Amino acid sequence: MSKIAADPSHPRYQSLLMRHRLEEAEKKGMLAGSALIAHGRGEAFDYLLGEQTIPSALIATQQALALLSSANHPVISLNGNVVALAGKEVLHLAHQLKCPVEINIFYRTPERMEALLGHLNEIKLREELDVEILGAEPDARIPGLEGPRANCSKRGIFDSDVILVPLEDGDRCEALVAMGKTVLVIDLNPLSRTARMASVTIVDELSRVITNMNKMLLSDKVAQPGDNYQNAQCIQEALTHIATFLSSEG
Ligand code: PTJ
Repeated sequence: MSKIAADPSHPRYQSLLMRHRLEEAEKKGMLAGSALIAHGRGEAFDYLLGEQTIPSALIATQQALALLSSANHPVISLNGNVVALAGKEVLHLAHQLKCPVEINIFYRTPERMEALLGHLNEIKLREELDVEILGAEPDARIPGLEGPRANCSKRGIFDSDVILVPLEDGDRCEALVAMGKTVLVIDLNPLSRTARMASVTIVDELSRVITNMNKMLLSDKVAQPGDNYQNAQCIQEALTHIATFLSSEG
């Protein structure tokens, strides 16, 4: 890591750290060709949010965690960016929730699957975590999707009732909702189709969300899912936050 990125007191430390993690993942062959473009779009929205967890995102995070904690078959779906940016933190979350993770990538190749599985298994061993890592041998398909991106595990995504899918694409989010699942997404873009399709949309940066969830679990701050939770209102509050930021800059 460069000197600047290694210094936690640097004002851009978190952002540089995330970029560094992506660079390392790229070298290991874990990422899709468009991974850095997707990250750049996320960074632009994060800038507009003030690179912070806004109050409505925290409410959505609490609701998502409550739903995961009370689910019968929860699962966390992982793609290349998620494993690169927060692989360790996500495995700790799955360990605490006692749920499996499943690698389910949009641009699926055997080489990428091997690199991602290898990376996660290394973390799991090092951190001594008890987490089932699915995805190597898909034996089911998500109905309504074409090609390899529909492949999934019966015991994981296919049979899940509540699924956390950070950085999801709109089509797959829609297909998972159509399967009757409660779909929880993390997406910095409140205007994306994914954000609008999901049951719970956390408009926040992935690594901040997972860290918040782990802290809530460690401090026993997990409530029951709220009956009055309004996803559209959380999305609207993110848009209002961005609009206020832009008008104050103009
Ligand atoms: O590993 P694969 O093959 O599954 O591919 C993963 C990517 C992310 C490349 C693929 O799913 C893709 O192209 O995604 P999109 O359609 O560009 O959507 C990514 C969304 O995630 C965008 O709306 C970004 O704003 C958002 N995003 C990017 N980085 C972050 C983020 N949201 C939260 N935290 C981030 N760090």
